[in-house]
Amino acid sequence: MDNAALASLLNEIAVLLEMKGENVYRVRAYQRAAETVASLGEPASRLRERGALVGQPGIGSGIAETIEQALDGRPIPLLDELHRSFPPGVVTLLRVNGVGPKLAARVYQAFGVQSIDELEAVARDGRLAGLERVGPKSAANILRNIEALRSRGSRLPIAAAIPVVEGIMAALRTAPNLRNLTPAGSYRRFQETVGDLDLIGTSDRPDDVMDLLVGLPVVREVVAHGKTKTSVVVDPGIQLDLRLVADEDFGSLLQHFTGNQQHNIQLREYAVARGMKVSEYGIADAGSGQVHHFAREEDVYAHLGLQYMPPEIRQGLGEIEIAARHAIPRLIELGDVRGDLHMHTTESDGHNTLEEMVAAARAHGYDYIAIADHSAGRGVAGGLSVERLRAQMAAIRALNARLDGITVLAASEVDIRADGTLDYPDEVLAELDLVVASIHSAMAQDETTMTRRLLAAIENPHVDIIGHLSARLIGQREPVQFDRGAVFSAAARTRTALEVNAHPNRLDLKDSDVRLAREAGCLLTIDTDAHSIADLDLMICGIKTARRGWAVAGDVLNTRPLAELRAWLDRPHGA
Ligand code: DGT
Ligand code: CA
Ligand code: CA
Ligand code: ZN
Repeated sequence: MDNAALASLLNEIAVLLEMKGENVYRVRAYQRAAETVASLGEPASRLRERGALVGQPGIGSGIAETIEQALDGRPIPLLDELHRSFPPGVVTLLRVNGVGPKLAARVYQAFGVQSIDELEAVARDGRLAGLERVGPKSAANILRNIEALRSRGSRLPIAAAIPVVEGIMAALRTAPNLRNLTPAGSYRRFQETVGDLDLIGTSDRPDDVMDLLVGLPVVREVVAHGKTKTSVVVDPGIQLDLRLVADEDFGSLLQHFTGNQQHNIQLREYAVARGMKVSEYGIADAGSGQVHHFAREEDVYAHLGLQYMPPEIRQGLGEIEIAARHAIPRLIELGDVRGDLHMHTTESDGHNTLEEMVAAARAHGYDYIAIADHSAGRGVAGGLSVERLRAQMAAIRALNARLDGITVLAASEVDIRADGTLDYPDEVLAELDLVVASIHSAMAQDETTMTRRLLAAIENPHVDIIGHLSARLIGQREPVQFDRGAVFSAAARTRTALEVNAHPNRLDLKDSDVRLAREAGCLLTIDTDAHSIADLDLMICGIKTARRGWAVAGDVLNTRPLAELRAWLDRPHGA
């Protein structure tokens, strides 16, 4: 049993203990042990051989014994006993957003529900809504979240794909004879979900590279093992295709396997009309049959007389015609960003202090950041009371006086309540340098109610940015429903910026909304919503999403120098 499987077993025990109503310290102990095991630098079995299991953070003699039983494949009495109270199927209910261990336990005890299908049935027939402390609103939410889980189907959210691809690329790069290793397909285009993963590269010893791939620990199954193409299924259950060619053909291969399919079809039609035939092997002259080979992708497009198109915009949505006119704009790049306007600290639900977040932002070369912790209504996220907010503002201003080269804006991520009012009174909002307003509750409202709610926030003259507008979580929670025309035109008129939340679970605004918002004349921000210093690295995900919506640096507030940002913050809001 590997560390990942062991960690998920310990997590399952923690969940089952919580279902049973065991005390929180015991639950927390198993959760901590799971975190420890997941982050061990070596297999737990090796640690055990050295007698070093006990003493690892969170691992006492009791948990060590459970781990040893699991490593030996012996029965685990604690787990068996827990399964007598809650059969294994009950834990699967937790895959539905909004269902925690307590609720899963109650629906099992009340109705015998042991699967997501059965949960859906009691949500539909009204029994779930009738359960004490649930009610029709939560039941409707849970139903929406079940639907979201279903519609995710077999596609993997990009957030889950990133560590998989990065891990495999790092492992493959140890092959001495591999060059040009690059992701292609939907991953390279940065689509929000991926059907499978495509990697390409060049090598004169492809066998060695393919052998290395099929031997990696993440590989569950080998589908095809060839010299030019190998397909494997990797954890967490997604297919990965690796293709290898000679250096001289790399450009054509990369172009072909980046897609998307619509883009490729349109490109071929464009070429055929000009007497050329494009394939993954090169471009042939229809007349002479002579084939041109391309080591660089740029040269594939140049040979066709087309401007280079960044992978993010290869969607078959008119980009080829614009490239033919050489009118593709310079899209926003990571280096254009001068600051991050949505960051959390330990004051609410962040994992790092104000000082740590500032130091990390400085290391990223930012000129400014905005600290936007949650407002009071977000009780579970440690939202700040007015008193605590004022204390934080004072702390930020004191810190600024000591800081050189970076400016910290005192901000808040204020909740947009169900009725469209904000979680702090206007006179408090007026004290802040910047206000981000976001939806975190009552997401099942109908389109009319939700539109009115968003418009109320947008019309508030203190609101500068609407955070993660649709509130979706990719593959977990459906977006809220709202009238895009009304919301985008109000944001443009009131000069309220719309966030492209860079967190790969959110990517919100999504690509198509970036495009609509820009066309409506809206200003954007691209922010990480960082809850830790590591999260600052997620900015690139927001950049790629904005690029998919054709955003240029001028569309994005946080590319502006500090003085211009300040001037914008003092702007008059439209009538
Ligand atoms: P996915 O995997 O569903 O997230 O989406 P992609 O775009 O990664 O699709 P995939 O993996 O089937 O193929 C990668 C690229 O290869 C695709 O974007 C375009 C190219 N390609 C694959 N099959 C065809 C095809 O039948 N015709 C054309 N023109 N291109 C294809
Ligand atoms: Ca693919
Ligand atoms: Ca593929
Ligand atoms: Zn938020």
